[in-house]
Amino acid sequence: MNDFPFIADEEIQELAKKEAERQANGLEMIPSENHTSEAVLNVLGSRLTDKYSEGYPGARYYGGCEIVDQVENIAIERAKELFGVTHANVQAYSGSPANQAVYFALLEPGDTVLGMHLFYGGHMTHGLKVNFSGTLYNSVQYHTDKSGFIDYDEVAKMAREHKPKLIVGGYTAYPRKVDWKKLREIADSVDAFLLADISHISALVVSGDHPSPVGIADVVMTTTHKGMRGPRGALILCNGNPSTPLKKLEKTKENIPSLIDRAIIPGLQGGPHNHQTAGIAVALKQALQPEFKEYGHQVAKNAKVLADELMKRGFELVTGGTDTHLMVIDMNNKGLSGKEAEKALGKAGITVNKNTVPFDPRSPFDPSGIRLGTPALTTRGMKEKEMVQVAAWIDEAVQHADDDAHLKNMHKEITKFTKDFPLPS
Ligand code: DSN
Repeated sequence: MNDFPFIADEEIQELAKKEAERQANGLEMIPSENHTSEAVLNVLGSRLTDKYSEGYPGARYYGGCEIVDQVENIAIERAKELFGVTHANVQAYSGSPANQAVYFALLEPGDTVLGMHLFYGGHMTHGLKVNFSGTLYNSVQYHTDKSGFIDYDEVAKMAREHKPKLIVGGYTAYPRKVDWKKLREIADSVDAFLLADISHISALVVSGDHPSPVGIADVVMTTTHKGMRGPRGALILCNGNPSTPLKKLEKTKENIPSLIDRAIIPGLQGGPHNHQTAGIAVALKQALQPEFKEYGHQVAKNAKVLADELMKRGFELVTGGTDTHLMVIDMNNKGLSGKEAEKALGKAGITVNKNTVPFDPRSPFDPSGIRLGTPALTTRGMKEKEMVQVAAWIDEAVQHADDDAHLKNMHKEITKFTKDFPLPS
């Protein structure tokens, strides 16, 4: 036995335990968060984390990869089956690196990208000026209309004017269905690639509650830790087959699978995180079960009930509702900023995040809205009945935003309620 002091770190162990308790004792309603299974957690904490394996299965730069090759191949095959594509890259460390890889694969620095602005529901990597996507590329940003809906005519007009090489669809705070075919038509009209970032809606795509962009977009990217309930990570999906390794590649549609693989490694990343790949494989196995479709349906049903209940209580939802897993609420008529609402709800044990609303007059650091969703509560087994209760609690916390004692009592009540809805085990 090695006498190196592999001591346990009780301080960190305790904090991990406290975080588990915080999650269990409250309502996690940030729509990009979820609770992963013990099966996923087990492989995340396995010896797979020790292994280097730059390259792809069967073509690695290191020895000893026989087992991690099998893990990665299983993850790839499951991703292909689940989403109905012929090529899947499972190595991106998370969503932002995955989008970076897509840009690196398809574009040259300085090329024009047309994506939704962060403050209207896009993501930083969709062209925000302070992000790599807005500094290395010529980013042009579209907005929603005043009600919060995508204005496809405006997107088409901007595409004609700016001739982007890549159009990005898929959003982080957009509560409505995306018309992938319209985005495809716009992309084709200017000969642009179309990237569908379905990180937020991939579970709904799997369950059929949101149209799939597969076969429409050139590249589909999803993170694996939101609706998919896997570890942090991402899938980059496309159709076609990779070509021979050393051939020089033009940035054409038929070369997309190879361009993506080469953008990940050697383009941007080193060794894949094999424990993470294993966790993705486990989550994909779960997502391939019929029950996962039921989960997706329930997420959408829960969001609809929650949205309707909140609107009955006078909450103003951007676009007047939702047909996804999330909603954005303008808090102005309730006399609170998004930050104040986030804080009050947090004290009651309801975790949401402050969020801009379309054409927000306030700063993004203290915006007008909050964003919340149902994926994590649905994982815990909550259904329509519980959503009615959750809406009542949200209303109550907002009405008592200045009353710490009341919010503390609410937290106790909510903690009691959560005992019937344990985290997955
Ligand atoms: N940070 C994620 C979200 O909250 O939507 C997007 O990557």
